[in-house]
Amino acid sequence: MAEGKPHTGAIDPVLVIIPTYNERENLTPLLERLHAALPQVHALVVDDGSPDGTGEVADELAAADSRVHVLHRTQKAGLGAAYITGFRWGIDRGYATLVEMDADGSHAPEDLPRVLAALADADLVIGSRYVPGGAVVNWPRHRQLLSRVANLYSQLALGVRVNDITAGFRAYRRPVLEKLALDEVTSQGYCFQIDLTWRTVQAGFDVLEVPITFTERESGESKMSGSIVGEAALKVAQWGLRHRAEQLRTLLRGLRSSRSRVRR
Ligand SMILES: Nc1nc2c(ncn2[C@@H]2O[C@H](COP(=O)(O)OP(=O)(O)OP(=O)(O)O)[C@@H](O)[C@H]2O)c(=O)[nH]1
Ligand SMILES: [Mg+2]
Repeated sequence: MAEGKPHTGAIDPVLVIIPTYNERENLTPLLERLHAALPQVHALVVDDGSPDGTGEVADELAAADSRVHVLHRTQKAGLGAAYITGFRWGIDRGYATLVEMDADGSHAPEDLPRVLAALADADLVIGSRYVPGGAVVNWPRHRQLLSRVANLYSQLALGVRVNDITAGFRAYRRPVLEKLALDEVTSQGYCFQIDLTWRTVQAGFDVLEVPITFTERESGESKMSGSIVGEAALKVAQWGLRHRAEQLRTLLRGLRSSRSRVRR
């Protein structure tokens, strides 16, 4: 959006997209908390054929509550692909706001009303651990360090002033996702969050961070891996280099056109 332009357009209806892989124990309490905090929102569970039966739990929840929807994919194909499938589903059905939220309880549904309210002043609102008022609870020191380093690295490489660019608790106004070339997004792990933030900023949309409290999962297993970290490190370096090269080209063009003419 152009600077200073109001962010018009309805925020409702809201779709909260929840990707799941082996989150059987976490899903039911999470949806209960979500609908206690925000009774009107719809939830879309995108399950990748979880061997622990999360997909069946989601089907039961959907059968009992018209606000709950489920998409089943046949195999574990990554967080990014699950979200893109969810975004397309939500865009096709006319949701005005599309929210990303983990199933493991790390993102508190009780924080969501504040995240959504901030959409009055932005196109993308990030629930941020690293702005004043934000917090991280029970995360092991090595995970905190990894997250901090990933954010610092991304900020430096891309020159983007977003404090929690890897955060996975966020709300997009639909026009943002309609404008971004989702077909071209191949990032899978938390690199997906950096990728989409970068595309959102590059497209000229306004990003706002609001503080949230992130709590380490109590049950189930993390899907974080070395390859996820490697993917992010490599891709962010590539985007950063490309961006700096473009900046340099623009600077050189400007210098050439501002050069005075010389008559011999
Ligand atoms: N559908 C789908 N969901 C996934 C996949 N990988 C992770 N998820 C879900 O994405 C959310 C975040 O995954 P986590 O394992 O919590 O990963 P993380 O939050 O980056 O790592 P931790 O902080 O260690 O928990 C959870 O709801 C997972 O169940 C996947 O390949 N497919
Ligand atoms: Mg998690």
